[in-house]
Amino acid sequence: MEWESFLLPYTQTVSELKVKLRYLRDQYLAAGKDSPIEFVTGRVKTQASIEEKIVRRHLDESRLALDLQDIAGLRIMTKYIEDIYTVVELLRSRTDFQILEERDYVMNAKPSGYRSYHIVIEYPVQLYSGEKKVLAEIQVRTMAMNFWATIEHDLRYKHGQLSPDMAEKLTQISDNAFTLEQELSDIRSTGH
Ligand code: 0O2
Ligand code: 0O2
Repeated sequence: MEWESFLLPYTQTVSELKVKLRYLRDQYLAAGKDSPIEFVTGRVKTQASIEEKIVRRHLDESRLALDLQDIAGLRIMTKYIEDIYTVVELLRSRTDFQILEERDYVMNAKPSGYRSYHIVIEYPVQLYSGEKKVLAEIQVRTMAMNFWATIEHDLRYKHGQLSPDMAEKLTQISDNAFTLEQELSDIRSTGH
């Protein structure tokens, strides 16, 4: 497997989408409006992480571009829960990529407590050899959901596997954070 040339279109995709999505925020701010987008990050999955997933999921290396949807990954962070859905609408209305799949883990949290809205897109990237359509995953989440996912990811990595006790505690913390976020949204919409 020629990893460098395989990953390059994904690196280009992440770079291009980071620029495009960050400008949405700038447009809101220039118009004097509150932006539903707080910040945008992006990453290309590392070779090591892809290889680990190939083994764990018994993937066929020749089908990676089809079976691994998150080699190119973008993350859009919002302040409020409802901003997630504004961002999802913004993404649906774009004409520079096609949405293939949507998974709402915001209203339907994963058993771990993980919350985020996942969108899988097909992005046409321009190469000297012509256009290539690559898959990318956009995760839309509030800053609080991002905070929880980052900590949970760290703990899981550090402990190998979480003890049932720790896992339960983390799910509880996620639920508490969600309640807190709903309260903040209420204050925003009703003023009290
Ligand atoms: P500014 O001036 O800091 O606002 P790059 O692609 O080089 O622009 P890179 O290396 O991808 O950026 O950096 P990263 O870590 O993805 O940063 C994403 C942007 O989000 C940065 O802004 C951060 O300042 C901003 N950001 C704000 N809060 C957070 C946070 O809690 N976590 C992270 N990771 N980033 C945050 P800019 O646009 O680079 O410029
Ligand atoms: P990383 O570090 O982001 O590269 P699968 O990929 O098999 O786990 P599926 O259904 O194919 O699951 O994709 P899904 O669940 O839509 O998205 C998987 C990605 O969502 C993960 O990527 C994480 O980024 C994030 N995620 C999903 N569940 C959790 C969770 O319980 N905790 C945290 N912290 N993140 C989660 P990767 O490749 O696992 O990791």
